[in-house]
Amino acid sequence: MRIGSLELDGRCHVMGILNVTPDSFYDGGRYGATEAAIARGREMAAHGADIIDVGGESTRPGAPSVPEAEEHERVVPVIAALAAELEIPVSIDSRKPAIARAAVAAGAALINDVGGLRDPEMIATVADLGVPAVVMHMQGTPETMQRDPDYNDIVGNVKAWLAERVAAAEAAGVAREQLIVDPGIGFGKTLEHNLALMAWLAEFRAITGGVLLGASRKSWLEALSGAAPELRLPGSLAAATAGALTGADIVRVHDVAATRQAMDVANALREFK
Ligand code: HH2
Repeated sequence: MRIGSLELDGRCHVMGILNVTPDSFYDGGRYGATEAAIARGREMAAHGADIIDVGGESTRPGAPSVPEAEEHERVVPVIAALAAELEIPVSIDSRKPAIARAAVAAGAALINDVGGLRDPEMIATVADLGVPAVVMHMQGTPETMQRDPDYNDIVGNVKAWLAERVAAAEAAGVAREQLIVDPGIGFGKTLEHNLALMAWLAEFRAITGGVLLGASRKSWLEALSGAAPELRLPGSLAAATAGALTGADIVRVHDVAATRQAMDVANALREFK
């Protein structure tokens, strides 16, 4: 699969997170201003990012939805500037079809839908625009998802859910090879659920062949280490490396330079066999 100039070629690629928000759980408020966000995008590219994921709405547990006009104002100027300037592709992290459409018009090469293509209008948008998309699993919505998440077979349930969303997209004219699946670490999951999804990540390759893992600095790392968000880089690198060695094509991370080095090592190991 190709995302703009990036070919998913069997190595694990680094997606740098750029949250143009006041309230994201780790970097909220740091890159809320357009110029600061553009500068951060440039910095992540210089640090070796393969792709930059721009978001304007926090999806941390309990987060409220952001009005469309505000989300548009946050992300579109940043995407337009970075897509025009950088050689690496830019993606849009949004659950809203109109934002995805505006982002692609501004130069985004990938739609990252944490809503998992549950919205038929998002499926129609992806089909119409012909760009690749990430289909992420979430139980409920960010406002409700951590209220007693429940599965009878976490890996089987998430796999079946993703396969169903992919089938729905295919039925609407989206090519399966254009879709990347993501088990949605932290989105309506307990620690045990997250660990199971990480341990059996390779299972998800069977759905479309493309897998994304987003584990960076999330709270399950605190459950294992006691570390606050600003001290979770070591755990995040362990998670990204584990993901790279069990089949992730892309890891979505806050710390590009450190993860770049970890992925260079993991990819060398992956290719050595
Ligand atoms: N996680 C977050 C946001 N978008 N997209 C995908 N595909 N996978 C993920 O795991 C994922 C995602 C949450 O992380 P972050 O953007 O750092 O925080 P916030 O939602 O508070 O902005």
